[in-house]
Amino acid sequence: MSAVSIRDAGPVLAGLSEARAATKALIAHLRPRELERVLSPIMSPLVWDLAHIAAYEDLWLSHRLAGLALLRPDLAARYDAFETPRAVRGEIPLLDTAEAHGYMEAVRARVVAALDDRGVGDGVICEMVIRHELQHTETMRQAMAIAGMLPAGEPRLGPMAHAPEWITIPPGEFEIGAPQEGFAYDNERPRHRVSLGEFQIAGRPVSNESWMRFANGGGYERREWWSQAGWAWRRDEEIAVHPAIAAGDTRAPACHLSWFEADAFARAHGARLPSEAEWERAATWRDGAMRSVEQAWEWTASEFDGYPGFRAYPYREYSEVFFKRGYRALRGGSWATAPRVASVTFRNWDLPQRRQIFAGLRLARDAR
Ligand code: AVJ
Ligand code: FE
Repeated sequence: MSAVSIRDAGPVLAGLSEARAATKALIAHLRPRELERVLSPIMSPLVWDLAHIAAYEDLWLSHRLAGLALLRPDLAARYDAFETPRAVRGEIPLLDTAEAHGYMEAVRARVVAALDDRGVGDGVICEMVIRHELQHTETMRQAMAIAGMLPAGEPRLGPMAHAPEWITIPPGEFEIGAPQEGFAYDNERPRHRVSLGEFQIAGRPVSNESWMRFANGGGYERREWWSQAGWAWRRDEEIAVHPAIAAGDTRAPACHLSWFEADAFARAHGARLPSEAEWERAATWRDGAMRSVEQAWEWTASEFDGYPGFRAYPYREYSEVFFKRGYRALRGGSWATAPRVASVTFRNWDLPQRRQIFAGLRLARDAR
């Protein structure tokens, strides 16, 4: 990594405060009882996210960057996402709301002093910590959406802008991934050339109205539209249309779709999901007809994996441990994604059966 050392901590401290203000605003309307409750078996109690944000900041900024001892070594394992997976977070003793707030503040005070004193290194680890907190505000919103606890005015899903039905992208080579300079997650590198045939991609994501037409037209009953794994999931879990789609604005993008459903919809329409490469190519295509960040993440056909020559940085558990484990890649961003996080090369991922994520789809097909 680069040898530059930035003395002026100002911009980093501003970023950290903005992320913290976003976290606090998100939960301002909730009582301790709501923050401490398990809202869903697949999500953490919100108070776990709060202390986890602090533990991550303590590990990366106080300890690894500034060389201080951890403030609370006794909490490190409990608030490490890997050592304490979501499923057990409701069953172990956690800091209560006041203690979690106290921990966040104590870590932050030490970090501000240390960065002021020593500078921010090359700034990369600091940016990672800022984006980590922002990413957790989206994760927390997923749990809050399940429990009907989102703040007033959310979710922010509304009518989509007009767009052409199909955009044709000619065959050719392009560079996928983040450039060498600037912040990016390890999984966005190395940037490399990819060659694609001609394809078409929809000008905008699938709407609630289209989704309801699919559902009312037998979408959840027609076996031939589903993959084998998707059909088994639909049958075993007795899956029907997500209530948020049935109740949503007909002109808004469909949101809370699993990959299995997105895949079935595409097949039913004689289309398919775009690969990640097709999606990124279309989003960076010079005619700019496709906007990259819409209101919902977009499932892609691609399994989440490392790019050729991938090197984990700064830790394997950010993305490498998820490679080739059946996770599907999502692109774009949602109404809940901080602009600082969403970039055209950013890669998100989740399991194909998950519906808590704010995700929909955009169709693609071979050129005709
Ligand atoms: C990139 C959203 C899949 O939530 O697992 C948060 C982000 N990584 N803390 C996740 C993340 C570590 C990550 N996603
Ligand atoms: Fe995290």
